[in-house]
Parts: sequence; structure tokens; C-alpha cells
Amino acid sequence: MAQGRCSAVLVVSLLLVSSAAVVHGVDHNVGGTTKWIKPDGSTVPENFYQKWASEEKFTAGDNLVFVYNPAGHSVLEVSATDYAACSTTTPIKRYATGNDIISVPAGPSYWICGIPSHCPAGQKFNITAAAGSSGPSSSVGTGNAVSILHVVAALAVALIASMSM
Ligand SMILES: *[C@@H]1O[C@H](CO)[C@@H](O)[C@H](O)[C@H]1NC(C)=O
Ligand SMILES: [Cu+2]
Repeated sequence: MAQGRCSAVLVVSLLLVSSAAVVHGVDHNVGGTTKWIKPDGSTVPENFYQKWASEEKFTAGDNLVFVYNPAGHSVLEVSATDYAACSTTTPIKRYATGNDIISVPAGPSYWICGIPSHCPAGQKFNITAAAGSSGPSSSVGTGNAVSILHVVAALAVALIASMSM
């Protein structure tokens, strides 16, 4: 095999490996420019976050980006029951940095503010994420199969390259 062809095969396999590594989800900035606040019921209506969420398309491995003043708010992932009741006492997870970047789980998930009076005012939303692109905490779904395919293809090409050199 000519030296030039070997290098070309190696370059292609490296590209495949890096494209597999680069697969990651979309960032969803919660509330857009309104960020994560307690709706006042007028300028920001009570259903603001549910409406925001209903206009986004979520895939597992995407990120929810919550931006807020950590002195006045937090983020809780809660159960469906706690979501309906606006219960802040038994969250699945709690975030409080003021700039939380959270990988979306596949299927339904429920998000509220941890300050007790804020969820009843509408600082809450739920989403249902499609199984999909690989992310730090997503399980193996159809999207992951695509990136696994990338890696397998890259390894196969690398193997062929090494055998023919
Ligand atoms: C939000 O939760 C309600 C009640 O569990 C459900 O009917 C609705 O489909 C959910 N919305 C989304 C976008 O998942
Ligand atoms: Cu709040």
C-alpha cells in the first residue's frame, strides 16, 4: 500500500473518532431572556415557563441552562407528584449555583424553583425529552447508537489501515 493512501486512511479514521467525540446536545436557555424568575402574573404570566417549554424540542443529552440570582432562587428536579403539589421538600436533585447547566434525562422530567412561594406563582415547567444524542447522563438510546456506530466505523477503518501498512 502506498504511503499516501495509508496517511489518507489514518486521517479519515481520526476524523471519524473526533466526530464521535464532538456529538453533544443542544443548550436550552430556560425562559429565554427572562431567565429563571418568579412570574409576577402580569408582565410574566403564570404559565410563562410551561409555554416556553412547550415551544422547545428536547432530546436526552440536551442541556437545560438555568440562569438566576442564587440568593433568590434555586432549581429542583422533582417527581410528577411533587411537581403537581409544588412540594420542595423531597427533590430528586437540587441545583443552586445561579448558572446551572443540567443534562436532560430521557422521558418526562419536572422542574421547579426551590423557594416555596415561587412554584405556585408559576416558576415551574415539565418536559418530555426524546431518547437521543449522547450526553453525560443519558442512557443508551437510538442517538447513542449513531455515535457508537461512529466509533465502531472509526476503529474498523483504523484496523484496516494498520493491517495494510
Ligand atoms: C407535563 O405533565 C403533565 C401531567 O403529568 C402531562 O400531561 C404533560 O403531557 C406534560 N408535558 C410535557 C411537555 O411533558
Ligand atoms: Cu424562584
